[in-house]
Amino acid sequence: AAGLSGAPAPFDKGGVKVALISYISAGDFFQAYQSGAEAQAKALDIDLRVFPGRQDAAEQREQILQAINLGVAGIVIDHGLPESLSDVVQQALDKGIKVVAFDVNLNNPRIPQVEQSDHELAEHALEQVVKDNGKSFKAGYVYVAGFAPLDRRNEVWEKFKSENSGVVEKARFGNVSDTTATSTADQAKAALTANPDISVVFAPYDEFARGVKLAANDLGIAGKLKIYSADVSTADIQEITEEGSPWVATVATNPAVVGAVSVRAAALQIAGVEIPHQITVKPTLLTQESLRAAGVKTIEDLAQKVPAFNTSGAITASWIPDKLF
Ligand code: SR1
Repeated sequence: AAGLSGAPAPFDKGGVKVALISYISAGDFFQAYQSGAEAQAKALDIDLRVFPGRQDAAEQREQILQAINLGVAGIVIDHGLPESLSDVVQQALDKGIKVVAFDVNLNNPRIPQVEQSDHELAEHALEQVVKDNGKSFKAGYVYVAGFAPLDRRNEVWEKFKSENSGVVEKARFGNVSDTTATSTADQAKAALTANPDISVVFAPYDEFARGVKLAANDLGIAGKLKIYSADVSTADIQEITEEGSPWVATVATNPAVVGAVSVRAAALQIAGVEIPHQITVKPTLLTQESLRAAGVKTIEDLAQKVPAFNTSGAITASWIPDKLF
């Protein structure tokens, strides 16, 4: 390890061990988040140990204990079930390890929380729903309780319904697993067949939206359905902009930037710098129309057209390289 010149200890010597412990690794969002974390770690000469997430709470607990035994200086926890993590996370804190949480509410004042401003994200998506469909329609809603970002987006959906009596939720479904899109597609097929009057689906996770789109195509109803989501990837952009796609808008950050911000939050704490408790990366509304009009085909195109998409001023310092992508 060479270290970073001008950086505070221990980054001046390099090779600082940090663990990234995810609950979910499958899917575009989580892969891009990890690659952003890896890019930021490399730029800081951090020895990043990545533990694969397999939607297994017991395994995630075990991985935290393994990271403690490895002697890491910091741990980034990416999603997870709070009830199964709080005691092992406390063990890490007691050993002086700095912990950062992305999208998992560990409810501990010593653990900074990274999030994508999920309330705002859902509000932007629902504003677009109203622009396109008015305030009276039958809806499908994709939701799985227990995931902090989905729970926050759900608060906005519930408020939206309570303020718009013409919006009727006819079906609610969803699945989070290593096959989220295809399992959600099976559920969506049943829901859309049973409720042929559904014209809008709010699916605030890109794997959910992909599943609903699959179902709509299989049922031959893509022309009469509109899907609104969260998240974006190159594959999502292709699915949104293709001819006849029912996926008409998404609200998203660049997940690689969120991964980089999470590692910076760990690094600053390790360097002894105080950081805010709440760290937010703001999302952007991307409509099918605007993506097509701008000729955006990839995440890289998007970053060129929307500079804010490629970097975040959240959590940085003069000694931290943050032009990564
Ligand atoms: C199962 S939770 C999925 C969400 O986590 C991240 O916040 C992404 O935005 C994704 O929508």
